Amino acid sequence: IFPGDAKAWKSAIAKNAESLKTDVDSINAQIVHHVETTLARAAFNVDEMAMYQAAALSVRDRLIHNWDVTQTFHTQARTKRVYYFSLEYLLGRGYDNALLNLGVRQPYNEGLKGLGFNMEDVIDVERDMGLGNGGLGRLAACYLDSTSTLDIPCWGYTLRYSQGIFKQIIDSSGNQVEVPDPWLENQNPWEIPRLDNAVEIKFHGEATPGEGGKGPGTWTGGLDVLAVPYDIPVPGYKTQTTNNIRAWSARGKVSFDLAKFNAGDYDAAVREAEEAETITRVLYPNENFDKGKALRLKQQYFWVAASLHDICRRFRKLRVPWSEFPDYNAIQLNDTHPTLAIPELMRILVDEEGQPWDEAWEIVRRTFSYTNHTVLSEALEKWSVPLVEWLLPRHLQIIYEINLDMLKDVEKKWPNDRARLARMSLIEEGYPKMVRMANLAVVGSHRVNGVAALHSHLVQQDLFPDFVEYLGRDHFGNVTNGVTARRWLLQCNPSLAKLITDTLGSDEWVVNLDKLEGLTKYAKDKAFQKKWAACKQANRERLCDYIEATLGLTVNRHALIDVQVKRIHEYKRQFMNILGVIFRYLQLKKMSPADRKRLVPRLSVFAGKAAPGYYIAKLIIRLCNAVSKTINADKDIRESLSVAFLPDYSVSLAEIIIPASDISEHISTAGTEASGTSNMKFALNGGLLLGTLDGANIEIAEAVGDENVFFFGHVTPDVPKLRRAHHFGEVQYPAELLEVVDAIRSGMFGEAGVFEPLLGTLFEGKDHYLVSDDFLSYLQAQKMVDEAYVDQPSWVEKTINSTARMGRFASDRAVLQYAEEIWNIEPIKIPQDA
Ligand code: C3B
Repeated sequence: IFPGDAKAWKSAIAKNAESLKTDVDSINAQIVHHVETTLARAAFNVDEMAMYQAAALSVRDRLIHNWDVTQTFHTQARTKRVYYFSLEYLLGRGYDNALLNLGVRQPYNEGLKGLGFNMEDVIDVERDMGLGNGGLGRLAACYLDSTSTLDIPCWGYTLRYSQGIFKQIIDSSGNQVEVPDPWLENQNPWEIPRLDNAVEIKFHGEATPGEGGKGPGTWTGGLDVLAVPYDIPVPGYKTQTTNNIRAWSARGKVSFDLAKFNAGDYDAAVREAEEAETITRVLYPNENFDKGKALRLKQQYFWVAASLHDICRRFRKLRVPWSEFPDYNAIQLNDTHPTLAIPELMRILVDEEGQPWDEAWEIVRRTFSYTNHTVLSEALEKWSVPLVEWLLPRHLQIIYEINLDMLKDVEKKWPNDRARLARMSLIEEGYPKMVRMANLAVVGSHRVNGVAALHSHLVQQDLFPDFVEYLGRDHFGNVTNGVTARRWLLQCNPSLAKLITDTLGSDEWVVNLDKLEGLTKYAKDKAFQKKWAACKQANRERLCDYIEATLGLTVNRHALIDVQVKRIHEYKRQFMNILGVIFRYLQLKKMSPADRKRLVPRLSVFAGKAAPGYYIAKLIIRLCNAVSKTINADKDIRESLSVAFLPDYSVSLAEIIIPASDISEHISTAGTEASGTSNMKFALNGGLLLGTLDGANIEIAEAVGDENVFFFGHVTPDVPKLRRAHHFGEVQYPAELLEVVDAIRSGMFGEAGVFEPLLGTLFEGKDHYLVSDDFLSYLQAQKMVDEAYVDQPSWVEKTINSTARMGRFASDRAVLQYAEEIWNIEPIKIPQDA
């Protein structure tokens, strides 16, 4: 295996491994090595950023070592691998997480201290890897953490956007302003460029279908672009398994055209390269919304084509028949974004590998499975047929052929049912015709799942009822989302994590979250309650410090912290929350100072980004800021109520906010939020939920007990008739809501006219998300929160019980369920001597 002298290699490898020892002295030597050589700095010249970089590079050395061992072992053992195709990975920071997962946080802490640095400050200079918008991307990050921790061989595939999610700034009028995300400005230690593994990806050109539609076709001419892989190691918790996220970056095939340069056309000399690089220049900043832009389709194809190229290259080395492809590879489609992988694998199998069409189709269906993440119609992807034809002519032919087969089959089962054919077709009739990506994902997979029980039910009942009939119930299922306890408890809430470990006598809960159940025993224990509440208070102080530092706002440090942090979207109803805040303010203004004092003080915290083109969402942000300005400036009210809109919500900001929350709001219109995952993080960290009967809220309540969740609002089956009532103008607006609307219109929160378009969404049949229908019940739920909070022992008991019963919302549970029910893959531990 070794070139040259095996003994020389082995001794060098052993020596090198020694340099990764984990005692404090060795760690410091590794850090200083990077300070001196990689960064080329002297000790006097090391600031926090340099210390972070050097320390992170030393961690990276460990990760790469484990990565090598893992990948070599999996390859030699010829294990099956899961490929998680996700256009977004919202990883956040890597340093602290890697230290914890590698089990070296303690010695690093000490080491840094000796070198004159404070761990928290060093952690704080790291920039988030923001290659995602929200829930979908963060879920992918949690799942990769779980696959490594569970020793499941897995690779994520994604794009390496030069610009991740934009940085949000709030201007002096309270508006969101977007500025570019500079995540790559100071070199990213968590990625390994693989410049020698670049792949050529083709667009445009001419295609001819194969004989009879099903024979091998051709695709020639067109434009080639290079896909360059960057690998991001994903360490498991206290295991050597280190899975990989491979992120593709686009390059021109020729970076510089010398002929054009010589001819004096300097722009043209670099144009082609620049155009190619545009493909991965920026993450589309929309969540739950499909804009149908050509560049997005280019991104999608570029990504899945490069990834499949990689997977097939690896498969060919096994030298087994293509029919065994699904025995070695499972590909999970995270939403419809990677659906082009279905026709692309067909193209590889039929056109390049000469596999018969029907056998290829069988291979494809056994390989892919599809997770749906939304039932919102504006988020369901459709691509115009002319666009697909222009960019990917051969793929359109393949899609047509798949469609023809399916429709013939449906016609056989349900003769003369034209309406059914029209509904199920992969092509939607119209001008232009559109390719329905979800339908393609459903027929090209062996399993389709939603992400919470209610959502999976709606996926079957509302989105794909025809396909349930056609493909059978077993084609569809549910895997409720989960979150990793490594980041979302151990890392973000160290004091609570320590209390839990001390109380349970072991940290096994970190990898087996059901163990938290052991805490219920202590839920009523006064001494334990006191320690539990002290953790919350410490986290509260940390958030208040942050608010003071970023907003210059001093808040009551004993106020109940009420949080809503997530993407700003009408269906998530931040609007209702801020209307409720205004209502509270109006009430407080009417009270005597003594009465005010008796009420539980509140701090309302908002954070979240709006898509740059989403006008109403941006107005919601503006309203939150306008309201906070008025309320925070009101001296009479200050002790009882304050409002903070924290700019630039991110994973690392969530890590500060979530542990501090007493109440968090998950108040989407019933039937609109597929699952939600922050609800799980809040409950895990000893916060109670205020929510609608939507998404995973329902299952969380089942787990933690109805008495520990504040529910309100209409249920999913009510929604259609309520919407109809709005349509026909048969709605009674509650006086409380009208009072709040009047207050806004009076100019109490600045220029009233500005908010008219937002207020307009409540009236004249436009209240699609039923804010007016749920508002009273929302206020009542808020009142119940106030009342419950007064009885502190009972409140703390609720929060302990809710944390204790959150075990089933571990991403470990979810990933194991995928592994068993969908991927058909077993964990495989890396042997000590590997
Ligand atoms: C989100 C959904 O909106 C959430 O309810 C869900 O918890 C997560 O996905 C994870 O399943 N989602 C998203 O962030 N982006 C989309 N394009 C679609 C759904």
